[in-house]
Amino acid sequence: MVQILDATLREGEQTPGVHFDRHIKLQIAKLLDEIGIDFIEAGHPMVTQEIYDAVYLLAHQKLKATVAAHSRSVKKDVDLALECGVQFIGIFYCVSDERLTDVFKKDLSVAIGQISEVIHYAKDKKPDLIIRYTPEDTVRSQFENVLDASAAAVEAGADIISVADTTGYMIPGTERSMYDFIKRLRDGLNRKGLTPKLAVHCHNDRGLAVANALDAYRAGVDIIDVTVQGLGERAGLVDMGQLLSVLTADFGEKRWNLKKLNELYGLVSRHSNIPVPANFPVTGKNAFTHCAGVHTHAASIDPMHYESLTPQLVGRERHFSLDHMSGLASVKYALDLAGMDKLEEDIIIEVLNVVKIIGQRGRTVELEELPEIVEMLHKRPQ
Ligand code: HCA
Ligand code: CU
Repeated sequence: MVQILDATLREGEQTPGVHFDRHIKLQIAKLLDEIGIDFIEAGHPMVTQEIYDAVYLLAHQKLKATVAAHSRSVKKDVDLALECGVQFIGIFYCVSDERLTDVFKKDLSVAIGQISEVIHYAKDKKPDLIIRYTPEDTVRSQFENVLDASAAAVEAGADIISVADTTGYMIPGTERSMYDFIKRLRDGLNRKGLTPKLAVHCHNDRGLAVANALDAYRAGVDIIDVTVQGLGERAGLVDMGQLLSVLTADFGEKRWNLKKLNELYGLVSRHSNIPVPANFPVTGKNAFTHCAGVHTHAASIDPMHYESLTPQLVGRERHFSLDHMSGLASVKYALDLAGMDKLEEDIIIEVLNVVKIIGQRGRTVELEELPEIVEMLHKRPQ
């Protein structure tokens, strides 16, 4: 059974211009909890006093989810996270040769020493703390560096190793496959007698975040990171709505209350000021709307002809849009829904003409408009 970590309040706030007020973070966290998210990454307390206060607030809520704080591999960050009262701390430190040489100016062995020391320190201070270590940019780092740092982290007390595709570099089915990476890391750690949980954190720079997360899932990863709307640095992260829908519909994971997604997406998009694109899978306005005449005709007979995910999965309804693409079947179906199923065929054809004219102006006709369209056609001067 895979577990889900939501990082909307941490990584999501790294979206340029996005900030959630503290009470909005609480509202978001409650909805995440109702959906059945296992871990809520609430923020990095070192960044601002406001984030510290928000992490404190969430850590002191009675949520089913475990609240996590983000932390660099330094004792000061760990102290602040523990002061906030979290049960989970995510410590990141990149161990690629390039980052060690160009940025940190440290040898691998020194870096690993620091990672181990900080993890030991955290575990000593709070023995039941869940500790995740992320070798940031995991998948582009030298594999031996990742393996050595991860092994040392687990020996020091880390419970979870997270594989971060920090730059959205992986491509399923190629030599850059997340499936292979997860297997290889698990094998490497097992050979050293270590069996931490593995997590995955996929960025969406190539639009492949959900695909890579599924690749990790098929390789047996234990935890997958997501955000609402896929918010995050640059092109963001795995979109929660898409991943949870696929896991539910296609992989038999049935634990989440997906009917709450709409409310959550509405809340997050209002407060992030980032609209959900109309054509976004699952949560977008058009995700369950059929348009062209041929489609609406077949879908009104049986929706499976043009749907592989049902709107009921996420508590939504199927729609048929009326615009210049509509045909007679769409209009008849819409008139039925609007309670006007006894109209003459020639009036229905005229309604279709009106719908097409309005559609050519770039607007859809709503069901509520149909009674007055029919009235207008009936009351024309002879
Ligand atoms: C960051 C980078 C990070 C870290 C992930 C993690 C990434 O913003 O600090 O700590 O598990 O993508 O590598 O989000
Ligand atoms: Cu990230």
